Amino acid sequence: MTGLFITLEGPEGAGKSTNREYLAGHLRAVGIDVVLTREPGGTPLAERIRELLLAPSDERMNADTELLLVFAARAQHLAEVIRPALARGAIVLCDRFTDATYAYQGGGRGLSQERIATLEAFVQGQLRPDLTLVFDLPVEVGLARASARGRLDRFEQEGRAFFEAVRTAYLKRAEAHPARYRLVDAALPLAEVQRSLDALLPEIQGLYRG
Ligand code: T5A
Repeated sequence: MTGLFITLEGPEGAGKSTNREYLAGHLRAVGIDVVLTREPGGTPLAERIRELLLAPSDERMNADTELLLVFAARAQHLAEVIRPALARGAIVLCDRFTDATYAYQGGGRGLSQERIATLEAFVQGQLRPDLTLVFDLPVEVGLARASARGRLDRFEQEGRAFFEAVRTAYLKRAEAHPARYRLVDAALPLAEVQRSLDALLPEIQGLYRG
């Protein structure tokens, strides 16, 4: 039995967490086993790595260190949560995955795609998401939503150019592989965003049955 691996991606404050809950509610209502998780994190050890990644610090984190920590957390998350859930036939709804690495460490930090692809193959083998929803919105809208919550994490303290590069990287990936990605206009009011997700639910259920 194999489940379905769906990832939610996009810049800061795009509404991924809010809409992950929304999708889970609808899928559970029709009796589907849904696992909600996130990256970096998703297991106690991976959540400790998340704390290292997000905590502002006086010591600048080297970009390679950041990349390796992201994949270290991912290896744990895959082994403990994602692969077992898929093996028992669940739908896994994961808030960020390796597309975030291509967007933040690749686009934002400027690390090479090849280096990321090497680690992706090492940590994931053949496993890739079946479907990726990219919540897209202008950088300033997302940052305003994120900063309304209070203290900014280490990534949220980056400048506007960093987040523009992140957004561009996501859009390029979605454009290059249209079969796997669905773009969601996340700047719309929440009710309208959720109407566009309603339209995706039959496709998700179809992929799950398929
Ligand atoms: N990272 C992660 C990497 O660098 N590399 C990697 O490989 C990975 C996996 C993780 C950080 O780690 C980095 C990227 C990130 O910087 P995070 O907590 O997952 O951090 O990411 P954030 O984007 O910071 O999470 P946020 O919680 O800010 O964003 P969400 O989940 O997209 O947004 P959400 O749902 O919490 O909503 C934010 C606010 O906006 C409101 C919500 O109510 C909430 O208050 N909102 C809306 N308001 C108006 N209209 C709408 N349509 C709205 N949708 C939501």
